This record gives sequence, structure tokens and C-alpha cells, in this order.
Amino acid sequence: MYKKSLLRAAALATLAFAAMQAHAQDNKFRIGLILPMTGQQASTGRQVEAAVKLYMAQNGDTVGGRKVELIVKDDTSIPDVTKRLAQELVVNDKVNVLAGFGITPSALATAPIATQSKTPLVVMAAATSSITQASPYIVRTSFTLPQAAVSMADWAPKNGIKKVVTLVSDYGPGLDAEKYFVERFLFNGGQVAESLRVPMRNPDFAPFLQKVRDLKPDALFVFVPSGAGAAVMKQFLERGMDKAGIKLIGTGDVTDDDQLNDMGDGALGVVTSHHYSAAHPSALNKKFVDAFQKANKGLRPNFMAVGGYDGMRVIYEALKATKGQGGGDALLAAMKGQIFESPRGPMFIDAQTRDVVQNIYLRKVQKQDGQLYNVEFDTIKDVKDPGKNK
Ligand code: VNL
Repeated sequence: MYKKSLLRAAALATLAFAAMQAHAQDNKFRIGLILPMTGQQASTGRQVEAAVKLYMAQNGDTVGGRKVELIVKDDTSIPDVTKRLAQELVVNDKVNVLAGFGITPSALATAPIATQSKTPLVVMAAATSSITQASPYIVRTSFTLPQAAVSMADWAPKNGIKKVVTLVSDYGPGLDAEKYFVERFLFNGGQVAESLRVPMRNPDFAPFLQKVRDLKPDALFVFVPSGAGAAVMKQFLERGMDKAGIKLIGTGDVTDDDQLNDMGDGALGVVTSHHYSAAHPSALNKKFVDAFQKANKGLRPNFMAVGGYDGMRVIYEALKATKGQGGGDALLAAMKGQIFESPRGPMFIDAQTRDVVQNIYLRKVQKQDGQLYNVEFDTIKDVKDPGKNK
């Protein structure tokens, strides 16, 4: 009995060793990209994957002498699935980097795996402030809700908005948006009539909007995750909130470039604060948008796409800097402090916090060439995540 199990263990070890050898010999550099490709957050998965593939097509798949292999997994935005997939990617596929992460709960569920296996984890989409504190191996190329929300709370009271109601998706990024917007708005002398929270899964905005109408604020401040903005806009207009004199403001998630052009002229004039607009007027962004649309049947890149594109940049440059030799710790060190021009504008990865520092833009929905865009009209430069000062 004992002998038999010993033999089996030996056979298994040989197999495992053979698999490791095969991996060592092919000298590939593997990136495990975990995204919601189906389900409620599928547009985020589609945008990030398309951008990652565009970056690879433009920059080749041999970097620092290593052949880069991308392994895409669909977590359906269920955090337990994200975690299991990450475990399999680390243990079986021996990925060198984990990347993607469409929503905050998926990133948080996976953080311990990054820590235990010393695998850099590049968050390309999720945006709750605390994510980067969940593991010293996490680097972020998306944004944080406090970054965006604070800029709106500074702009609004200077522009005739004295009384607001806030409406946020009831989980990490929504709670961040609410907290940082309200705190700063009150500090600036504003008044918050009520703070409403809607469920993250299958939200019904109608009863909440009815309440907002009754409260008659100057503006409704909204955070909903990418993909939910069109539903909010539709309900807002159907209820005649704009005609009742209530303005819609928010972080740029609500006027997401993935959906904005289909929202109709009712969206004209909506002001939001965010780090990326497809209409950002730089040569680099024009090139990015054109190439992205060409490769994706005219799909307009949104802020999720730019997070994926820049995330690949951070990974490629770390691989180059370590000459293809780096383990997790060396790669992580080479990711920290990277500074470069993104299609969004200048950005860098703060070496202390591993979080993104970037401009936040105030933008107004306007027509350009017959299409709806978030047109930038003001820039708050080099914004660090305000959540890191607490
Ligand atoms: C998150 C934040 C997700 C902002 C989003 O869209 C977003 C998140 C999916 O951290 O879960 O727009």
C-alpha cells in the first residue's frame, strides 16, 4: 500500500516535472488575461481584450528575447471564478503576469494569489481605491473613483450646482464615488439632499429616479459601472428630469464611449469628470482610436480599452527592462515608476502606491462630425488617488 502510493507520487512528480520542463524549454512569457467576456460586464471584457490584442499587433510578440503568449479567460464577472482561473493560470500555465480584472470584487478575490505566488497582477479596469493595497504585487493602469469624483465635486459648485442627490452602484467603486464626491462637495459649501444606492446586479433605476425628481436637486451625481450608463440616461430622460431642471453629472463611466453615441441627443450637455475620452485631442490618441476602430469593425474604444492598452505597455516595458530574465519581483520593480504618454495623456505608475497618476478632464457631451463625444474643456493635472492619503 505504502509502496504503491510512493510509486504513484513518484510518477506524478515526474509528470509535473516534465510539464515544468516543457514550459521552461519553450521560453515563453505568459500573460493570463482574466476578463468578463460574457454576462453583465461583457462590454468591458471585449474592450480590454481588443486593446490588449491591438497593442500586441503593433508591438510584436517577441519582447526581451521571449515569445509572449496571451491566455484569455472569461470569469463572467463572478469573483470566485476569477480566483479559480487565476490559480489555474499560475499553477498549471505558469503565467508570468496576471492581468485584466473587470470589476473590483474580481481583483480583490485574486489579490492573495498574486501575493502568495509573487506574480505581478496588472489591474486594467477595476477602480476602487483600496485594490492596490490588497497585494504588494498589484499595479493599476485604469483609474480610481476618488480621482474622478473629487474633480467633479470641485467643478459643480462653481457652476451653479448647489444641491445634489447622489446615486451610485452599491459596491466598492460606487461607495468610493459617493464618499469622495460628498466629502469634497460639502467642503465646497454644497448640500447633499440624499445619497441613494442601487444594486450592482440587474439594477432598476426607475424607483430611485422618481425619488430624485421629488427631491428636486440642481443635479444628480451618478456612478454606475461601464455598460450601465445608457439605461440610466434613458430612464433619466423618460422621466423628464432634464425638463424639470435637474442636471445629470457624474464620473465618466455614465457617458462611456462604448455606449455614448447611441444615447441620443438627450445626452447633449452632460458634464462628467474622467481620465479618458475617445475625443482626447492628441496625435497619439487619434492614432490609437483609428487603429482600434480599424481592427474592431468601427467599435469606439472607451476608458476600459485604454486601461488594457497601457497595461500591456507596462508589462512589455518591464519585460524589456529585465531583458526577459525577470521573475515576479524584478518585473514588479520594473513596472513601478514607469512614466509615459498614453492615449489618455501623460501618466505614470507611482512607485510607492503602484497606482496610476494621471490627468482628470472635465468633459461635456457634444457633437463632433455628427457623433456624440465627451469633449474635454478643462484639465486637472497629475491627480494622485485621493484615497491613498487616508
Ligand atoms: C469598476 C469601476 C467597474 C468602474 C466598472 O465598469 C467601472 C469596478 C465595469 O471597480 O468594479 O466603470
